[in-house]
Amino acid sequence: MYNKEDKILIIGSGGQIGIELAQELSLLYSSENVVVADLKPIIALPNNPFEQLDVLNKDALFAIVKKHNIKQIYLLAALLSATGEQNPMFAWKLNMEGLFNVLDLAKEKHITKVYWPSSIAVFGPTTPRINTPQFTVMEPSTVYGISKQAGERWCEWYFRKHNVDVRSLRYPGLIGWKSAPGGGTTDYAVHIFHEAIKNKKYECFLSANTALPMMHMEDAIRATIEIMHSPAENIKIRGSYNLAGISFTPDQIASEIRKHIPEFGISYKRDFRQEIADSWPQSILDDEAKKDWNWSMKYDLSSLVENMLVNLA
Ligand code: NAD
Ligand code: AKB
Repeated sequence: MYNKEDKILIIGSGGQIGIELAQELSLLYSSENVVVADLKPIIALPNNPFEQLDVLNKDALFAIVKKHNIKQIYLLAALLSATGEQNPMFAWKLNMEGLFNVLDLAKEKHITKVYWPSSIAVFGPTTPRINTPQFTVMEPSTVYGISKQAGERWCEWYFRKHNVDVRSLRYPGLIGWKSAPGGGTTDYAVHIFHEAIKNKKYECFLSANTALPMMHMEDAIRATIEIMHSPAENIKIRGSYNLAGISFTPDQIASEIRKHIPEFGISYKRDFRQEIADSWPQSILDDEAKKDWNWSMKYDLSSLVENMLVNLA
């Protein structure tokens, strides 16, 4: 269901998702066909062609697309929830203008397919917080969430008005061992593993009982590749699909880590990210993803914790 010769551009390849996505796409398309772009060179991806790019520079982006004859773009460059709240106007600019620059290239038929991730941050304090369905009240309270919700609407609009083949997932918090997270509210669920191994203790910036949806990075990358390789007619939602992941609290993940590191201790000192977490769902339903493109998740909490500890040790 794909053309192995397609040239792909990943913008924001040096980030938490970008490194792992580039590695997996390189297995499918070959490293030479997966061009990686970011503000700075990416040490972790030595075999992929690299382009230094600020996605806000539309001319530079267009030049890279022409130079490499790019067919598909995965747009990952963004400010996330925590850094977005600290720099709201820039978060809005980067998250929206970057998306327009890419969607316009697809509208003008320079590229054929776009992937752009959304987030559970599209939901807000008035959303039902348990088993949040695909279609529900959405009043995000962070700049990041507002930009993701607006981005979803624009993706759907470009599909409807200009037949742009854009696909998107609402990722939960992503947990992987290959790279560090970049300024989100769910970052604690990655830091906790590094600290558990190194210092046997962790001070968490969310409270013990803050439940959030999370997902192993391997599942998230597989979901991304699966939705991008599904037949276009199966993609019924051109805003963004819910992905459920696994829901757990800091207390629950700490208990699971203690099964492997019995002396591990966790303490709590909440900061501004608590308010963000409290505005997000505790658990999500992803029936549409299951129905439309056959999505199924692999990692539960216990296998996720074991996998992280084995790979980070
Ligand atoms: P990240 O912060 O780790 O990586 C983003 C990358 O984009 C960085 O390497 C950064 O240098 C690059 N970048 C920033 N500004 C740029 C610009 N102007 N031009 C080019 N590159 C630029 O983020 P991530 O966790 O990999 O997230 C990628 C995408 O996935 C974002 O859209 C994010 O909102 C979304 N997402 C991530 C998560 C998660 O848990 N990681 C969850 C939901 C959604
Ligand atoms: C964040 O916490 O900002 C991200 C996200 C869930 O979008 N990890």
